[in-house]
Parts: sequence; structure tokens; C-alpha cells
Amino acid sequence: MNATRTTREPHPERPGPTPTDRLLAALGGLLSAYVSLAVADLVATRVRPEAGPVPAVGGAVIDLTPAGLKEWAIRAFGESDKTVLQLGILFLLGLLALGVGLLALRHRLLGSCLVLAFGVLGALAAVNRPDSDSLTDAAPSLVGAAVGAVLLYVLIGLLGPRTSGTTRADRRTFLLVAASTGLAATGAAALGRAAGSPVQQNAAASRAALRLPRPASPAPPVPAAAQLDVPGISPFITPNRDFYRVDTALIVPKIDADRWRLRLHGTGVQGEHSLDLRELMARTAVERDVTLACVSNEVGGPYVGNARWLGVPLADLLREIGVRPPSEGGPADQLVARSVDGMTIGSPVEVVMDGRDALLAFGMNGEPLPFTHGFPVRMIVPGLYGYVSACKWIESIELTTFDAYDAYWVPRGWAARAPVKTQSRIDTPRPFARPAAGTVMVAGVAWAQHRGIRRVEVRIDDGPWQEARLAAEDGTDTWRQWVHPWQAVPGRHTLTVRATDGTGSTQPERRTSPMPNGAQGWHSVVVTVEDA
Ligand SMILES: Nc1nc2c(c(=O)[nH]1)N[C@H]1C(S)=C(S)[C@@H](COP(=O)(O)O)O[C@H]1N2
Ligand SMILES: [Mo]
Repeated sequence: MNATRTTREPHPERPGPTPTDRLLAALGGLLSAYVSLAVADLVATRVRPEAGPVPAVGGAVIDLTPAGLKEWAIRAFGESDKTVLQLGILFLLGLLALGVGLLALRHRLLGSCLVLAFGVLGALAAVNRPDSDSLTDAAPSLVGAAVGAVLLYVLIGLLGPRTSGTTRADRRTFLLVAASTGLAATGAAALGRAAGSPVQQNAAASRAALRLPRPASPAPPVPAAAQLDVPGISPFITPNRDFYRVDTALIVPKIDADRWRLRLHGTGVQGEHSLDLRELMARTAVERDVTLACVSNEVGGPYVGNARWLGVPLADLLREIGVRPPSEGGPADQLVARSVDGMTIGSPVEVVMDGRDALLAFGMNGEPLPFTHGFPVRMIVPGLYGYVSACKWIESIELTTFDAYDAYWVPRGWAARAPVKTQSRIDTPRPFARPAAGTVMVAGVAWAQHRGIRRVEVRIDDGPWQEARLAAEDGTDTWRQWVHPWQAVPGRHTLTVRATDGTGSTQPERRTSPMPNGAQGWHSVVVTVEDA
């Protein structure tokens, strides 16, 4: 007998798993996980895309993530943070699946039970999401896991210790079964995606069919002089496709406009009220230009945009149902908007009713709200950061108090009240640009919603502050462009900007982090001017 063979297989009658078997078992685990997810995806497109295991678990992770970590993730990954999160979940699941495959080689049934257990976890996450209103949301994870568990059982069966050991023929069968199930699951999931989700298709059809009302009070045309002719400056109106997006939704909620309703209730509301979209759009509509900013925007950051919104004044609706602001003796000081995906956003009733253009908006730059920006209806309140005013996919409004209720971001470390801070940003030249010496247009935007921008100043290196030329003002609720022609001389230079708002207060120099109520500080850009 050959010596190497003896050491590798000391008990020829009961051979242990060979390295090849282990490799195949680990692959089997991975494949079972993959097939589970593909089947779950297929079922989810039929049931509700949000009920798939990855979005459901991902949503739970987002809600459980400590504020600091989340802030870091937004800083590190920007608007790709959600993709990174989902890839992270898939990566962890992949590692676990390799382990489950190896374990199944020794304890075949246990391996399959673990796959089922993951399915139960996914199902629990799905039915516990705030947007879940049916136990059918458990189906994607459970069906997927059941298929994966059976597959793992079959695959490991082809490898398991036999009296004869795993033969070449067994391995060939293993690979054949593995490849064909993998391909079948991929094909089925791809077909399912191509066919689309019926729920989402109804929503898309309802959006396509929606006719926006004419505003009784249209926004005046944007003054031509509000838009400076400087290459590289942010356009005065941000096109919808370029408008920043910040939300916790892993799958953009797609609401069927024909089924949408808004419920209004709570302290100080006389009776219970509910409107559908037709009723809302039949009210007096107004059109307003409002700049929206995110509290998590760093100094110089991209999370700010300006759009022309069409909607109905929220304050009028509130008065009609009996709501009075605290200054008129109303008992509720907080208005909590809730979205279909469970986001809660609290705004001061006093601010919403102080005469500013707080809107229930359904139009954005001449079209129905895009799904990503809250279709069919969202709130917009000039002067408040988005997380305390701009609820997308809104489904209810509750009047309550700040004492009685903390909205979503408050226990996560963000301030309950957050008026927008005065900010200015250099759009051009870009950081580390290498402009030629001569006249360089330093330009950008400044915003202090509802207070307006009175002055913008630019400083080159440690030189004196020089007043920039302001573009025409569209309104105090929108940002304002500015430009400063700079006679640039060769060398490395630091350009700094600061704005003064309509109350006369100037941005402070010191930079602070966005947490807990918005970043402040001066924006600066370093450039190297080259010989002309
Ligand atoms: N339903 C819902 N609404 C939401 C959010 C969210 O996560 N979910 N994010 C808020 C935040 S933090 C901001 S800054 C604005 C961003 O709106 P936009 O994505 O249309 O730019 O939406 C607000 N409304
Ligand atoms: Mo935000």
C-alpha cells in the first residue's frame, strides 16, 4: 500500500472529508445562500420589493446604527452609503454561508436548519419594518430559505462520508446540480426583475397619469439676473435629476397616487381628517421657489438644492381643522409628519403657521414629484433643514408636543429644532484647480432661507475681505449666486467666502460638525495659479 494514501485516509472504510470535499461544501453553502436570495428576490418582486431580506435587514441596520457611525458612513460614502451597506450585508452573509457549508459536511441537517434560521431572521425583519402591514412580507425570506435549505441538504448529500468516500462521479453530480440550480435561480430572478413588481408598476402608471393643477398663485418668473453667466456655478434652479437625495429608504417607496391618503389628527385637531390626492389638489395651489438643505451637509458640501415647488399651503389646512399655533393658545407645539416607510419628522407648529410658505407639495420643477423626492406628496418648509420639515412619501400629520414625542433623528443625537444656518459655498474654481493667471471668476451660492442673503465677501489668502457681486434675489427662501472677479497671480492661494444674512449676522469663522443642528464656518478652496 502507498504511504501517502495511508496518512490521508487512515480509516479507508469511513473516510473523512478531503480538502476537495470541504471546498465543495463551502461552495455549496455559498450557493445555497445565493439561491435563497435569488428566490427571495423573485418572491419579493411579486409581494413587495421592500420585503426582500436584504432591504429588510438593511433597513433594520440603518435604524439601529448609532448616530456617529451613520454620520461617518455618510461622510465616507456619500450618496453611495446605501450600496455600501447592502454590499456589506451580502459580504457578511457570504462568509457565514461558507461556514454553514463546512458545518453541514459534518452535521447535514444542522446546516439546513441554519439556512432556515437565517430565513426566519429575514422574515422577522421584514414584518417588523414600519412600512410592513401584512404577514405576506415574511414570504420572500421564508420561501427563499426553504429552497436554500433543501438545496444545501441535497448538495451535501452528494459529498457526505460514504463507505466508498466521495467519488469523482459524486463530485461531477455535485457540480452539475450546483451549476444548474445556480443558473436557474439567476434566470428566474432576472425574469422576475424584468417583469417588474406589480405594486411599483401601478405607482408608475399613476404618476404618468397625474395632471398637476394650475397654481392660483404662481411663482413669478426667476429674474434673469438671478442666474450668473459663470461656468461651473450651480444653476439657480437645480434640475430634478441633479437634486441631492438624502433618506433612509433602501428601496424608494413607490406609492400608487390613486390609493394615497393623508391623515391629520392629534392634539387640538377638531375631529379626524383624511384627504386623498384629488381632494388635496382641488385646494388652492401655490407655486414657490424654495432651497432645501440637509443638516448633515458639511461646509462646502453638496446636500443643498433649489427647486420650484407646487403644492397647497399647509397652514390654511391646519387652521381649517382647528389647529392654532402656540402663540394663539394652541396646545400642540410640534407637528409630526410620518411617511409610508416609517420616517417621522417633527416641525414647530409656530414656524409652519407663521406665514411662511410651508407646503404640502406635489410638483417639483414642473412635474409630479419624482419617486426619489417623495411622490406623491411631501412637505417643504422654507428655513428648516430637511430632517425637521421635508417629509417625503408623507402619509400622516399628527399634532403633538416636543415634550411628548421625539421624531426619528432626535434620539439619534440630532436637535429637535433646527433652523437652517447661513452658509456660502465656492462652486468655482474647484479645489486644487490650476487656473491660468489673469482674471479668475470665483463664484458660488449662499443661502439663509427665510432670512435672505444681504452680502457675500471673498478673501484671497490673508488679504482683506472684498465684497462679491450678488446676483439678483429671487426671494428670501432661495439661495443666491455671487461672483468675484479675481486678478489671480501665479502660486498657491486659499480662497475663502463668508455670507451675511438678511438679519445682518455674518457666518462665524470656526467650522463645526453638522451634528447636532447643522455645520457652520467658512468655506475655503486651495488652488494653484499657473503662469498664463
Ligand atoms: N420619508 C422620508 N422623508 C425624508 C427623509 C427620509 O429619510 N425619509 N429625509 C429627510 C432629509 S434628512 C432631507 S435633507 C430631505 C431631503 O430631501 P430630498 O432627498 O428630496 O433632497 O428629505 C427629508 N425627508
Ligand atoms: Mo437631511
